This record gives sequence, C-alpha cells and structure tokens, in this order.
Amino acid sequence: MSRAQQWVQYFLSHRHVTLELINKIDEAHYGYKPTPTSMPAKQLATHMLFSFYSFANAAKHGDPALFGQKIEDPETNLAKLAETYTEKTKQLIESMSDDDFDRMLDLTSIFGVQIPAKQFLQMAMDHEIHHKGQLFVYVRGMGHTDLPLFVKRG
Ligand code: NI
Repeated sequence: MSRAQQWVQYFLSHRHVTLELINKIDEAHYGYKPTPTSMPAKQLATHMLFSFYSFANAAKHGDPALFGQKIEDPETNLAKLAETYTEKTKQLIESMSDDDFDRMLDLTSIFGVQIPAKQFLQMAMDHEIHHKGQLFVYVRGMGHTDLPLFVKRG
C-alpha cells in the first residue's frame, strides 16, 4: 500500500466518525452550544472540515500559504458541506507521491518551524481528533444517545 493510501485510510478512520456525528446535527441545532462561550455546532463542524482541507492542500502542494487561505462556500447544508470537503480532502491526500510526504514546509511565520508534509498532516489529524471529541459532547447535549465509537476501522 502506498503512503497516500495509508494516509487516506487513517484520515477516513476518524473522518467517518466525524461525518456520523455531523449527520446527527439537524438544522434546528446548527446554533447549539454546550456552554455559553462554546462555538456554535455548525461553526465547529465547518472549522473541522475547512481546516483539514487547508492542511492537506498545503501538504499536497508544498505551499504553506495555502494553509492560511480563507475558504468561503455558499453551501448552507452542513451534511452536504461535510461530504464535499471530505471528498476534496481525500482526493488531495490520495494524489500525494511518496516524496510529497517528505517535502519540507516552511511554517516559520505561522508555527515558527520547518516540518515535513507528513508531520503537518499529523497535526491535521490531531486537530481533527481534538475537535471530534468535542463534537461527541455537542451531539450528546442535543439528546442523542446512540453514538459511534471514536474510530471506525475497515
Ligand atoms: Ni481548531
């Protein structure tokens, strides 16, 4: 299995759970917050989708500037947005060559370091996993009790 295929599998093992949680958020709950200072549910989910896409876009093209690029999307349905950006992110990772994973990214202006693309992708995974844990709390707070495991294999 190529590195790209391994990474796609790793990404999807967590993203499929994120999607399952997002699909439980109906429109009436888009503004739901577990505490007064929390991010609204739709904003949190959108942040996850756009962030991973930006990480992958920068990793694939070896261009850190792509990470800071602001994303605007007219799609208002969260489930549809999730499907679209999961597919776009998957395609970016899938199209990476073995060498792309080792290419150094100059992130000195953002994080003060230079790191290989594979480590940058690991940061994307850590970020996804962090916010996915939060989504569990959100969805439970909306009244859902039938929730997935934290990771989906196979
Ligand atoms: Ni974040």
